[in-house]
Amino acid sequence: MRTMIYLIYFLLVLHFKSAVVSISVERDGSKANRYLIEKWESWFNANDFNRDRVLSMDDIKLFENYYKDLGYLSDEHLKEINKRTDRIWRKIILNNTLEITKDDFVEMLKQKYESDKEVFTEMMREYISDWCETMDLNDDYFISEEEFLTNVFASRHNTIAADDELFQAFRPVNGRFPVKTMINYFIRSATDTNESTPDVFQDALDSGF
Ligand SMILES: [Ca+2]
Ligand SMILES: [Ca+2]
Repeated sequence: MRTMIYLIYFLLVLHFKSAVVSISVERDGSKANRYLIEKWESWFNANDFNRDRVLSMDDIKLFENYYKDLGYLSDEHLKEINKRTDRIWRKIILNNTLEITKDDFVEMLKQKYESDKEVFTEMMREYISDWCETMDLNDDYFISEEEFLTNVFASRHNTIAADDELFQAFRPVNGRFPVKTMINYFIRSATDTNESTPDVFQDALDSGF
């Protein structure tokens, strides 16, 4: 009888412990909330450079042709930028498909985020670092206003006031800010579920960037 009571007691403790573990898994903050999903949707819209409601290689080709038409990058530099942008676009944005709709894009990010937030954040760091580094045309680890505007115009964002507001949000000193500042801002924006954290990227999109 005593053995039976111990056994029941043991099973109850075990059950209680597993309930606590499942509650703590629920609360580890790795669920994508509405706020984060809306940011990913805005990000999709901002990347749809040709406005045809899908993301494809056509969007990035528009971006690359803009740089080509500017004419001040050497063929070698241009080739290097295109190689990097094509690679990150195929891997991170298109998830190795030919084109992706907004619903599929959000679902793809949601699955990756919820299966492992740390792996997701590292993937974002790789994408965002590569993207921001391609903006630094003279390789001095700073983004000047000219480099910034060249990139946003190439991305078909040319609302001057909103572009300038976003540039100022990175707190430039003597007309430039470190590439690292932009990388850190964007990673936070792409991964943070807390609505009260300041988000310069989201503010810019809201003001028409
Ligand atoms: Ca498109
Ligand atoms: Ca630079």
